[in-house]
Amino acid sequence: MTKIESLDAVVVGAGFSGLYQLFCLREKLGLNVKVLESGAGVGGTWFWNQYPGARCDSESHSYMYYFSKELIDAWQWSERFPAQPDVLRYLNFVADKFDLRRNILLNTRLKTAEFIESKSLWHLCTENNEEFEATYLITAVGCLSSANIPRIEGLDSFKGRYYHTGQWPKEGVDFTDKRVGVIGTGSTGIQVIPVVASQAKHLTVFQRTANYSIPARNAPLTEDFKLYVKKNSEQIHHIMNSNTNCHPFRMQERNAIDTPEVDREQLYEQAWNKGGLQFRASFKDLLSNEKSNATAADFIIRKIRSIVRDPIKAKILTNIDHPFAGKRPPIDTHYFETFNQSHVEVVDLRADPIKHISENAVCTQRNKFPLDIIVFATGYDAMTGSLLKIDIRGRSGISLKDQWKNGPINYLGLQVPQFPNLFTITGPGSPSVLCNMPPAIEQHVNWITECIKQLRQKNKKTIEPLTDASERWIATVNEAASASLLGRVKHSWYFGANVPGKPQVFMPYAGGFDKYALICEQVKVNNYEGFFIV
Ligand code: NA7
Repeated sequence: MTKIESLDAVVVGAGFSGLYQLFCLREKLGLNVKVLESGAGVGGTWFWNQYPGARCDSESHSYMYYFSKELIDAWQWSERFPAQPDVLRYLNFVADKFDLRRNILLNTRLKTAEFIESKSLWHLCTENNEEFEATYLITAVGCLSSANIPRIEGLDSFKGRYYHTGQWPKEGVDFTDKRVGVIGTGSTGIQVIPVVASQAKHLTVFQRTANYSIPARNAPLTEDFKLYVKKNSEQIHHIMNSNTNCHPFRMQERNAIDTPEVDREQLYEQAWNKGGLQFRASFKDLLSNEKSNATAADFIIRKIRSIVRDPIKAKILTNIDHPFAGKRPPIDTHYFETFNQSHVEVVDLRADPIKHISENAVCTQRNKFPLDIIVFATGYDAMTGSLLKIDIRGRSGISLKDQWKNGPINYLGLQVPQFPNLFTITGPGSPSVLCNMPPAIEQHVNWITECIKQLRQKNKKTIEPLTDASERWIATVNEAASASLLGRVKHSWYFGANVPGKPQVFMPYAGGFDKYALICEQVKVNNYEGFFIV
């Protein structure tokens, strides 16, 4: 008979969320915890996404934990936007500094989780057939970790190599003298394309939806800036926690629509030259007013036209069908400039869709593109994909898959009705992907830790949300989406539109992180209003 290990809590995933949750449960509450991690190392998304050009879109001084001043002082970023190896190094540094590895099981994928009502415990089984029983099950599986490789007819017959950016081989890929195709022009495609172009013999970019992108203007950090961060960490932390998206800069108070055209143009120009996601914060009405948004869209489209010399390529790249930042806005390093290289072509899949893949080519309806390597930069089954890969069963054996068949019903993005003591860090229904993730993660982990602390102090066995509170919360999530232009771009992964068969509902909470954090705090102060505790 297999031995079942008894634990207070199991955390699934050892990325940003899982590492901090482990630290809190072990060091603050003294719980017996294990983290189950499917990868061979810690780091979560930064462990898997080792594709060339992978880089964080958040500014480095905001892409870190703020819970420990000692940690802030001990770590030093080198660039404005950290490259993937640096973020991975940081997370390994954190794991070592707080001696976290002794509670982490690597190469361990959770297969099933079943709530045993008679014991009020979660029974867990891994793919290696290890079994655990735990009072609390906390998922830290990441919002963008379940790779989406489109089911294109004939892919299996392809004799070359193909890779998804989110499952990149650790030994790397040599593009020298190769004909490479990149499918996808989201944030990842926009990062990988310039790097592949610099190595490959020929690069074909398959674009389904043309995209805006702002130059990142990445650069080494100056000594002055490094000092500024160390000295002002409290203030930076406060700014991140008190704005809509946890970035270390504030949204400007002005509206684009009320700003005279000449001034507006100048402000966009400054923001373009400064680079990064700050461009979006130039005016506060860009995501609420279509006309305002159109001024930003028009500015960026003119910039793209001024960069891309070939008028046919420029036309394809600027044929954008959604408002600026209506889909996740990428930032780049020489993305549009890459199309000025003669060995780089762009295929407009809207005009000429992919029909199938043959032994040696991607075949569109009208053309055939011979390739040695295909890179799928086709994104993720976002927010729910990684959770639903685990067979999670709550009260009366109900599966999470069934519970969420029409969309991810939950309360505050933190808990699901009928699934007691299951907590979902940055789950659907929370601001998560609309934020700079680490501060959003810290807020969730702090809330969960405090909740568990109170349950234990009061000798309570379980917490789960009431169905009506969860339904009201989903209505709030939908209202927030409708109040923003984000809710009108139906073909985004925020709606699950990139995965065939997925329920089409807007998943993240778009009402702003600051507002969301206040709601969570209020729920706690009101004795966990909307939750059922026994
Ligand atoms: P995204 O943002 O989902 O982008 C995926 C891209 O792949 C996007 O251009 C898609 O076009 C394209 N795509 C997806 N499926 C297909 C098929 N079947 N055929 C052609 N093109 C396809 O993922 P990323 O990895 O770029 O970014 C994810 C997040 O990671 C990002 O927001 C950051 O937070 C980090 P579409 O737009 O759907 O028409």
